[in-house]
Amino acid sequence: MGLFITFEGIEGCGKTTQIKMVGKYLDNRNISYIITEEPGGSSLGLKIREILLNKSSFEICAESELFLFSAARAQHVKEVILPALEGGEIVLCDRFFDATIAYQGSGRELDMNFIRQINAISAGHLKPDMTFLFDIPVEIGLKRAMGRISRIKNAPREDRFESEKIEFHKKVREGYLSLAKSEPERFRVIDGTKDILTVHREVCSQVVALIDGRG
Ligand code: Z5A
Repeated sequence: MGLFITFEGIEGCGKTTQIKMVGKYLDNRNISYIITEEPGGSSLGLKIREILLNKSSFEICAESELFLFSAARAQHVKEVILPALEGGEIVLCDRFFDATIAYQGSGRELDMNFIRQINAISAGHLKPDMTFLFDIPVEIGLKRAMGRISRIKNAPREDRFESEKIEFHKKVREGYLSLAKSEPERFRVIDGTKDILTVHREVCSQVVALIDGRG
């Protein structure tokens, strides 16, 4: 069995930047891995991603949102993550079920017990071996995300989540921090306000420790 490592945090926390840098680090050491993301990661997941993230002319209530993220995850786990892990690969995943607890649970205030049950089913009871939480103040994260959008030519404007009120993102951040507190053996909380290279070094030292620990 391979290793399953997930990258989490609020919008603009730097997790996508870091996941790519870990990929390059593993490339340089000829260690085999895949990078994948949620929502997305499979053909069905990409279609669901389009529905979930684009601002559209129709409503998506919190419950529908939960089921759509979960449907994407079930397919992603069966089609991509499990086969890779069974093949002994390292799977680096940009968001996984902790995002559902933080966004749909803490952010949208849906019932946590229900979300945990749905999470267990959609993930096929799979749990990450290690989860990085890149923690930053909401104001910094949103500023970074908006800066990135404005630099991409013809990029779509802010998506459904980016256009949420600042209070929503604050609840999500708190949700992530309390999750990390409740599972300190799985979570590595990283100060995402540090510069990119410093964060990268911290992340890599944890990844190496995990790989070495596997033997
Ligand atoms: N969602 C959900 O509600 N429920 C679920 O179950 C799941 C997801 C799975 C996915 O959006 C949305 O789905 C997400 C939660 C919800 N919405 N929100 N908010 P996405 O995949 O399109 O985007 P994202 O996951 O939010 O992240 P992102 O936009 O890819 O950003 P990021 O990964 O956090 O950051 P980044 O792209 O690496 O960096 C952002 C910018 O900051 C960029 O210009 C970097 O160069 C810069 N950066 C990065 N690190 C640093 C440091 N250390 N210093 C300074 N600048 C930095």
